[in-house]
Amino acid sequence: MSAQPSAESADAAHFDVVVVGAGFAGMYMLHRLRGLGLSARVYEQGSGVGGTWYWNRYPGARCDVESMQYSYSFSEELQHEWNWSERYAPQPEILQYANHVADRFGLRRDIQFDTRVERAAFDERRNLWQVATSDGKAVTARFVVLATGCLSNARKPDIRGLDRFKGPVYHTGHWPHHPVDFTGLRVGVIGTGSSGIQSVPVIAEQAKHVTVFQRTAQFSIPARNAKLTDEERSWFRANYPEIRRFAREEAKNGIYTELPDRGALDDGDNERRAKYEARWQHGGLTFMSVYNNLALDQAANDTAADFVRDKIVEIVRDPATAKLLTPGSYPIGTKRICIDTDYFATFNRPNVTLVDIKADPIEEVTATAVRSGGNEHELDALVLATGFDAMTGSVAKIDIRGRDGQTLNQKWAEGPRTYLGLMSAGFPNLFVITGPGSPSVLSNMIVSIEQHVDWISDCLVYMRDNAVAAIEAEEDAESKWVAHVNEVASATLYPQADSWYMGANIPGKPRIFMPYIGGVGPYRQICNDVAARGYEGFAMT
Ligand code: N01
Repeated sequence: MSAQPSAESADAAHFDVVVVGAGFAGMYMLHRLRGLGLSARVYEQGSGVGGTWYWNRYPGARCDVESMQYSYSFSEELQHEWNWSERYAPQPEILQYANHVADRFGLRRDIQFDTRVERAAFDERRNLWQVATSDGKAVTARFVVLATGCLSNARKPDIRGLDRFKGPVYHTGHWPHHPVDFTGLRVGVIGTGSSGIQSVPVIAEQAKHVTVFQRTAQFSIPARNAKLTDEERSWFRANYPEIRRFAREEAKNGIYTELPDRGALDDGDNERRAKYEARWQHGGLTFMSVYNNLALDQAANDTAADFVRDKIVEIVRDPATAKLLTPGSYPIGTKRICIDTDYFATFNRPNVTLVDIKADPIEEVTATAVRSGGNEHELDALVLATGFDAMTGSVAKIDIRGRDGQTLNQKWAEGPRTYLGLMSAGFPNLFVITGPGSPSVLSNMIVSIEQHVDWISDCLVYMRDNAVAAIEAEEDAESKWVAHVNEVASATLYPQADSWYMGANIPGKPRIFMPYIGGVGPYRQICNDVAARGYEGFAMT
């Protein structure tokens, strides 16, 4: 492996590693590769770094993991010099942080922006990946790392007539780079997941009227966002060693928080309610960590779900609207829980209407309206908060061919198959960062990204030191891992929900729980043990 790109032929550059994507995963991967003296080229379809934070610029977009924890830990200097302004950083600030990291570590010179990787084919004879990009060029690389993100393939719904709508149509995951002004406009928002729930209150403050089209009511917990004080930042900095260690090793989801020591039914009604109330007042994702069995036991889950349902009824003044906003068809937390600022209270505004498209599905979009249940909802602008083809969608867009010309899409036709979420048998020297079969979206993404990047980096060093040309997941190890991922998921309530975790939001997508729910600590230990045993379950040649 070389330190500099070398010309394999006159027209094809060669790199040790091609990385796809310059979000948080791709940026850190590049930084580590540089540190190892490897040559790398990152391809990024956007015009800048930041991945999800580059694309999702919708009003109200912010992270639902607290900013002091949703940040890289790999550089002591970085984590001490950057000042987060709020408990939950808004999208522009996270993007600024990504740009700061790119500048600080001089990453841009190895990133080619505005370029998609279209094809990657493994040349078995030479143990090389041939990579073709949207600029019509081709390069070769020993390794390809997919840092394509779990929620990066925005999904436009198949609604009849959508293309006929005369006004602007925005997808939250592809928001324009210029400010969008909704002043005086009648705006329709389709979708009430995290993106819809964050954007509706902000759009409602500006627009003349907002019509929210809801298919499934969502559980949402108040964020209680606030400015961070110097004292709070100092506390985090002083305690970072323990906070980061805990997030990596002990927390199930990569977030430093108090761990529950009992189940919901171990407390009496009053005590339980007081605990939920305290977490509701505290705000944020830790609501689901009040008890240790909320994801496992229906009766325990019901207590948390009922608490939130009661809150919705308390907040929303119109009983019919409150009833519609009250989720009932799935256990709380089994669709990704939302974190909001004034979402439910927004329905008390005179300029906000809720339309139940479960009862009255959208029939079509006309030039000026959305029609459902025979009613025409006249609109000037439309916001699609309809989510993503999650976890596999961005990988599937690339034509990836492994051994014997098999495509990854063929191999994953019945659902993604990976060993540890890191590699797929038949695709040597191809790594996925936070791939399906790893904790990924069930965790603080940056914790999981850093773990994968470090594991891959160590693996590359091992290969260099041991003169190994290719690494590949073994079929048997992969099958066992896939079975384990499914087994752990089926012991929980998660498979009950029609969620994007299950691929249920994409018509025709196999219904499989894609992330690994065993927790980031145990998962890290498994990955470390595999490496310590000479990369057990991987064939090295
Ligand atoms: O997407 P979603 P999202 N007709 O898939 C509805 C992360 N994230 O962009 O539930 C009508 O959750 C769909 O209805 P249903 C976070 O992990 C994080 O909001 O399928 N409606 C649903 O209401 C999150 O979970 C942050 O019945 C249609 C909505 O659209 C993930 O990204 C912020 C429809 C889609 O919800 C995805 O969130 C934002 C159709 N054809 C996102 N198709 C933070 O960090 C879909 N829907 C805070």
